[in-house]
Amino acid sequence: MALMLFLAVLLSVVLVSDCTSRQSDCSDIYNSGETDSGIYSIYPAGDNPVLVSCHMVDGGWMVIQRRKDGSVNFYRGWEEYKRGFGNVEGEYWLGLENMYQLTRNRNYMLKVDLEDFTGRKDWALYSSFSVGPGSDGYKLQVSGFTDGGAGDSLTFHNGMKFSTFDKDQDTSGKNCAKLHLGAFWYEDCYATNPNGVYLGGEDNPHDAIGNVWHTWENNNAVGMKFINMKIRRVS
Ligand SMILES: [Ca+2]
Repeated sequence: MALMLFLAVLLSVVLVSDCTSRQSDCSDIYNSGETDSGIYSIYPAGDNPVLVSCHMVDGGWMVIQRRKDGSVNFYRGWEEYKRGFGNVEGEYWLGLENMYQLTRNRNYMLKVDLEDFTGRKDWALYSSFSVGPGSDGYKLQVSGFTDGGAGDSLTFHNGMKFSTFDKDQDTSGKNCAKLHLGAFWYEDCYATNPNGVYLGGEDNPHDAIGNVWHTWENNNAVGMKFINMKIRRVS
């Protein structure tokens, strides 16, 4: 009986993944009638599937970055930030090339959800988000801020190229990624460092390495407990 149930569940999973097999993002999947939040395959470009976490509210949000427990090392080099890494059920980075392919011909908004170690939750919303081509450093384009209590720490990074410790494209004379143990669209250097070190709520003696959002209270010394950057198609 248990085996039959298992096989039935397995079959339904295969059927679900098959009928969503050529969707380009979570909005497509949502519009096809799959409104359960979870892990789905998308095809940002061509034949290569990419697993993403979809939040199926408001038409389908797609997580492009998430930190929640420090289980994944985010201090990585250019190739990994380009390709994507991590665990789609937990902490992950979708990859700059995927972000470029998704946003090059379609309009997206971005929502950033934050939680600190006291349980406080806030957010920031941007009505427009895109990532430029790799040939131009995967530049960030973000605008149209709405405050959900977190303040605006991202507009500062608008127009910046992406930098990793092994590819310094920031506007600082120093290497921001090395200095702050992260990777981001650094300027000189940041107002948010979401890919910085997961400090786990401990007050860290090393200055400015945590995954912080500067316009938000209480997180600068110990970093955020949770951050998730997610995008949704704008019709
Ligand atoms: Ca530099």
